[in-house]
Amino acid sequence: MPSQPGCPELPGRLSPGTICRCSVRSQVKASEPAASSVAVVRISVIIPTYNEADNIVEVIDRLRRALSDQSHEIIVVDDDSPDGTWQVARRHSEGDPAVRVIRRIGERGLATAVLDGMAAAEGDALAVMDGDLQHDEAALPAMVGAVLDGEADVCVGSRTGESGSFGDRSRLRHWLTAAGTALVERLLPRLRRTSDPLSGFFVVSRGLYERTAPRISRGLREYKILWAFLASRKDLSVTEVGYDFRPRGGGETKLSTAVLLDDLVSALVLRLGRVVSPLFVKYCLVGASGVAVSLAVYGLGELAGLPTVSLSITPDLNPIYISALLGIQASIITNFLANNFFTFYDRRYRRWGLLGGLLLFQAVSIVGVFVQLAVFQLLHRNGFPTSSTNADVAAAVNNGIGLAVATLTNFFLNVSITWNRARGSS
Ligand SMILES: Nc1nc2c(ncn2[C@@H]2O[C@H](COP(=O)(O)OP(=O)(O)O)[C@@H](O)[C@H]2O)c(=O)[nH]1
Ligand SMILES: [Mg+2]
Repeated sequence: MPSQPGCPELPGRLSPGTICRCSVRSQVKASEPAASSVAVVRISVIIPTYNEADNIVEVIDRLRRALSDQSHEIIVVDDDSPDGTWQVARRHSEGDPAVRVIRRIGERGLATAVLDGMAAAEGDALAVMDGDLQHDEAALPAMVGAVLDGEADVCVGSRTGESGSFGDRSRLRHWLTAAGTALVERLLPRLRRTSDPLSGFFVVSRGLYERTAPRISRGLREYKILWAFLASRKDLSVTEVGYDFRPRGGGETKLSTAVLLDDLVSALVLRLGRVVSPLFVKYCLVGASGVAVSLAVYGLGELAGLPTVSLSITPDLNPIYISALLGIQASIITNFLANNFFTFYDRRYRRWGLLGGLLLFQAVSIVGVFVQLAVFQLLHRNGFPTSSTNADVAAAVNNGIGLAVATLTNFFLNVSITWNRARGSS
């Protein structure tokens, strides 16, 4: 992005189309007139928003009051909300250089919005807070203080720790949060560093941000960005401040099944030490679901007594079970749909385009079947692993290797052909 007149080049990556209102370096002490201020920004509060027009003004005003005796800036990162949140925020903050509004066009995602806000921030302490009034700004000075004093690298606003509460949330939601916390802590034990890893309210030090940011994957649209920091290092100091979680102001939550799935995948990816791309983890999860579909359809077909056929292509394939073929075909269709709406959501096919996508996916899947068979035959004919290995064990090992090679081949072909990024349909 070319830098705008009077706008310092933003550090880090911003998407094309990002529009940044940054004609004035927002280095002001809130209580002083902007023109005379040369104070260095100590605190940056990043507020990711999507359809928060009903709440954003109140959130900004409360923050300005809560931090009025400290130098701070507020960065609203809005994904071009249909309700015009970015316009409401800009209009309200006209002439207030401590507030910046980043409007991202053509991009969605809570995690990447927070990352873009952090990249544009100038403070020594980087705070993240929802734009829906659920987080208590009164807890922020203590949270920020812990980081600025060097007491901690991360300070989490906790609803479950000492003096925190879930407010009057229903018992069911409370229970679901507890179950979700237990699950993600199993997947990623480093999250136990706080009592409330599902919190979206936290502060990190600039030092930790700069060390961690280059390794944070942008491959997932939605997940708890806090986890990337909590999982980043062995020797991290984490502290927390309790607060009472409030009900949402106006508008609706964006929490959805897709967000929860991205959370789970991100916990897995962070656990695997980023050796694997988030896309590949998602792809493998879909593949595993396809195996279940395939086995279920095969079982039903066998129960229904479907026949076998013999083809004269190669005797190795005979006899062919019709129920197995149906199982494979069913899993190709369910895998296509799951990959389209989960793995490759941001490049997904829509409406009639789905048919073209399915055809490409089908072709790639057939290539995969041949790759798997070819690798299996190659290993088997050469007596791999050893000629004395039990035949069943050898077959299982060779099938496993064949499946692994075919999965990698298919993944590569699907990324570069079926869901080629250039298609970028969202
Ligand atoms: N920029 C941006 N903000 C988002 C997106 N999704 C959610 N948010 C914001 O992130 C914050 C937390 O989302 P919310 O829907 O309240 O999730 P909940 O607190 O888990 O119910 C809110 O301020 C949302 O407006 C997104 O795709 N892009
Ligand atoms: Mg919220």
